Amino acid sequence: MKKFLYIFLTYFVGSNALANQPKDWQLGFQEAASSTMRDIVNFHDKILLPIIIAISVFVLFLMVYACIRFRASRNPNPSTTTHNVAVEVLWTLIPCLILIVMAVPSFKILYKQDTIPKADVTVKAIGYQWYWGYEYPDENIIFDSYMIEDKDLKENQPRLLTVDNEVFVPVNKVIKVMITANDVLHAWALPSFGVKRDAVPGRINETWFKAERTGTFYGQCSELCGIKHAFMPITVNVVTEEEYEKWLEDAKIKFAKEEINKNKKIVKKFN
Ligand SMILES: [Cu+2]
Repeated sequence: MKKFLYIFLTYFVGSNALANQPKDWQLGFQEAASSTMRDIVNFHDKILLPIIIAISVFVLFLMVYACIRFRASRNPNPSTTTHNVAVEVLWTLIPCLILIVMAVPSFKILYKQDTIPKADVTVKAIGYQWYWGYEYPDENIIFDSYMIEDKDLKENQPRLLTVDNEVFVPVNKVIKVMITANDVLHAWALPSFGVKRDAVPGRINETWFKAERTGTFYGQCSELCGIKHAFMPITVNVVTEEEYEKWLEDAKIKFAKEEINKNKKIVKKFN
């Protein structure tokens, strides 16, 4: 039994180690890559999960106990009691207290997510039907990021998560993300960073993350936005400072804002 439990646990816990993308049969969160996500995972594992399990076990016990103890054959004359002040006060107060206990760390994390430290890099993510557009306002970079179709995937590229133009950010730097949408509601979400913000047309939502390790991280649009909602993934490459500078150099040429806007105007003229 112990052995089985061990295999079961290592399968679900061990196989997720350092995963930056969802895994088959995954249970629980992706491995945290930012302090915010670590807080969220701790909050879930150490506070929420024990409370939920305790409540479920307690309710199950009450139900089983009532079914056996007060079954018709053992308890032929049921009690006609309808009120019990003490019990009613308790079952109102105790859940309130549990909620307060949960609210304190929860608000702490929300507040941390909402207070953006001084940003090293600012990225603007714009949701479109159905792809993400990105801008680096300080660098004059603008590009679109489309999902790669199954038939075009290369080896080790995850299905439905790989895009043509990835976002690049440096490791251990504060990345501020400004999120908006152009048509309908979308949401920019990256589980490993504990980031999820609605992309609302005509409004800018802000959030931030500080990636603690390099790698390719995957997320998806997380607000049902239409028929291809499932096909607008988010890919973020966290790289070293030097690699980021190098990417920036290339991107400034490849994705230069003025050039792209100029080309758009030319296309418009000819249409
Ligand atoms: Cu969307």
